[in-house]
Amino acid sequence: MFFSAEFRVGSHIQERERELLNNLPGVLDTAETRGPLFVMIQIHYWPMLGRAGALIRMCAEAGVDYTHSTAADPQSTIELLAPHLAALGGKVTNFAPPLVVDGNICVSQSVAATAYLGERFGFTENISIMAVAVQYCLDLHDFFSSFVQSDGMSVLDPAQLKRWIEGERCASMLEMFEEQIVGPFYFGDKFTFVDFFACQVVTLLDARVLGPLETVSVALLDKSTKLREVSNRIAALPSAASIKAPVALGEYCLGADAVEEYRCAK
Ligand SMILES: N[C@@H](CCC(=O)N[C@@H](CS)C(=O)NCC(=O)O)C(=O)O
Repeated sequence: MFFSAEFRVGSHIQERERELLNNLPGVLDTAETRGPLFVMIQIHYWPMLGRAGALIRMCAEAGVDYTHSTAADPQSTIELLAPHLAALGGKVTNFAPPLVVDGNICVSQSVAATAYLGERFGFTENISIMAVAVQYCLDLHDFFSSFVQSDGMSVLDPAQLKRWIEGERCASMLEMFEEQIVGPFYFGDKFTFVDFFACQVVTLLDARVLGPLETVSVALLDKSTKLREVSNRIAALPSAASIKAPVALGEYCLGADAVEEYRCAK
């Protein structure tokens, strides 16, 4: 169910920017697009927040013009993204979406891209060691990845999912997140890019897995008070009101049959 030509936020789109937007592949080769006078971030991703949630929320909070380029149907979206991503056939140095394009700089891998925009926009207050902030994002990324198949898209089959959710490793990761978070945000009273990444992971899991599993009494994040608070606070930022993309498309969320299989799985 693809539905939109392009999500765009920012009220100061100039003529030149419009021209570049109409010619996306050309933007990659245009060094003049980078610089403080021309802050226009492109986010290449499917028509949802998904793994691009932190990137989109940070652009909104920073108040910069950005485009979330996607097309009206799956095939056209693939054609739009393909020149920029090796997984879709492009002869480039970035593999899979999400991809951030900032002038002539291209960063993929959601953690790297989140750290890039976090530094670019200054969402780094109270972070004293950058490697630790990146580690926290990678821990969250590993946690999320444990719920999905190796293509990064489909949720595990119900029996595997149940083993993971009820296993010790999942519980100990959740306990560790509570240790990592100073409160109310990861590094104290100011939010950083790590908090945006945490919000991405929690909202995505809620939409795709945990929401549907509530009907069979799975309440995985019940004891994750600090993680939940981080996510809720970031999702409730006034800047988030401008975001139009859904967290996840319905086809990527557990359906009723999968929930029933989960309930019956040993
Ligand atoms: N580790 C990567 C995973 C990227 C990923 O799996 N992207 C998915 C979308 S959520 C995709 O489109 N994959 C297509 C593919 O790998 O062929 C990241 O965090 O960015």
